[in-house]
Amino acid sequence: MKRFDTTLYFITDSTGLEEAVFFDKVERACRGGVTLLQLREKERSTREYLALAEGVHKITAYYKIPLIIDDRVDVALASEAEGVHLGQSDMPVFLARKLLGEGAIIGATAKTVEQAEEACGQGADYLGVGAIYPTTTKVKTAPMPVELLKKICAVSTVPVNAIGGLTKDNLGALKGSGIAGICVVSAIMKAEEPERAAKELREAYQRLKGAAE
Ligand code: TZP
Ligand code: MG
Repeated sequence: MKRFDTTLYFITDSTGLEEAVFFDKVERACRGGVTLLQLREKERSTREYLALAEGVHKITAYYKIPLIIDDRVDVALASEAEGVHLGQSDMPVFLARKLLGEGAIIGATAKTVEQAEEACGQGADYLGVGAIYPTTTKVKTAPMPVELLKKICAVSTVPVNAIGGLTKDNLGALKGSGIAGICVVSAIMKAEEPERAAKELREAYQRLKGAAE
């Protein structure tokens, strides 16, 4: 049985950070209550991506947090990460499943109801959906109305996480949307105190879920 919790899904960005500083931030975030962690690298060589994945995996394994690798099934396999996250231009979910096996956590980005249905049909374990708010993270994405997020949650057979510009102070718009968690990059990466940031994000999410839906 695959067990994972998408409540607070932290996506890393090592841009401009010394390796030691990056690992320290990752560790602090893990300590603060991150439930799932994605290593997301867009500029690195395969060797560099792999080295970073191995370093991050040591940290996440200690905290028993599954590690997801963005885009790259080969890096996920080689680093023995728990899973991979695939966008619309990455390997299709069904092929990644063939390569990684049933035990792997495979996530997919969905920007339309059709993409969500397709990813679910191919065996994705969760969906990432956004961008809900404008983001300062480098990404090719378009704004997504909460109404569309709700429609995707309604058709999805797997947990759906919202992403894009989310902070502890702006989750209110997601009330009643049906999400299973939030994905954040800068709310933790750019925080002075990543441990506290993670803790506060988790509390904000619990408040959102606790509020009548
Ligand atoms: N996909 C949609 S928005 C986004 C990704 C990877 C970036 C989210 O970053 P942030 O800093 O939490 O807005
Ligand atoms: Mg991708």
